[in-house]
Amino acid sequence: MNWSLPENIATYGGKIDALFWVITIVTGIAFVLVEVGIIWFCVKYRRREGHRAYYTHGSKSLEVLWTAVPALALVALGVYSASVWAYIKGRDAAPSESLHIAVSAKQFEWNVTYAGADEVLGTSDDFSTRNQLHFPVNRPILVWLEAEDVLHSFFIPQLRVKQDAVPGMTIPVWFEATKTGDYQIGCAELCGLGHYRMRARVTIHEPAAYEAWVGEQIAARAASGEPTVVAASADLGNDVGDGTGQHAGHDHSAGGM
Ligand SMILES: [Cu+2]
Repeated sequence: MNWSLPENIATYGGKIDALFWVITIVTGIAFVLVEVGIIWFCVKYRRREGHRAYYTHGSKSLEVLWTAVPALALVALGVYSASVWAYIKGRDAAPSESLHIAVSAKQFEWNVTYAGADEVLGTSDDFSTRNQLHFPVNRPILVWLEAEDVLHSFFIPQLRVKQDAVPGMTIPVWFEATKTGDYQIGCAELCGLGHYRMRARVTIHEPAAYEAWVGEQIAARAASGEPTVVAASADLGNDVGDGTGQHAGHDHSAGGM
């Protein structure tokens, strides 16, 4: 069994892992000190023949010390984690060159909508896949996360991404992968009987391979006559939405945290 953290392929994964280890070590030291103190006192002040119990109020200076030290540690951790939070989760934290992808969770699958060749969501060349998330390596990805029914949680451990999907909200989540490969989205929120099988394949491509994959998807849909076809957008012009796109109603430019 592997007890360490999963492989990190996120650009900001080091910041999260460092925070994780600092908190683990600080709370670990406090845990050991407290437990050793309890055991030591249990042994030292146990009931013995010839020893009488007596009343003591304690020590004011010790109480000030063991209140002030944890309070300072907490404030320090709060200040440290706030900067990491602002970088990853803050308003408008996602880099402006991000590739936008819409992800909608429902019992018990992940529907992913891609912006197509124009890279604008809500236009007629958008297309969707079920339980497959494809994106290029070394480029920030901005996922607009929604839930259609109940709470779900979008979890890709190797990308250090875990975000609740909440019905009625569109939540931005950004990340950037440093490595190509196949990974998995798991749902990390108990969402019903099928929760255990709510998984999706994550494929991280080289940029050219991603472009090729998008091309294949658009061509396949054009050939099969599905509603989101490239021919329709070619007629309308890429930047003109016809309002039929699944996510046409959302303002994907505002950082709606
Ligand atoms: Cu779920």
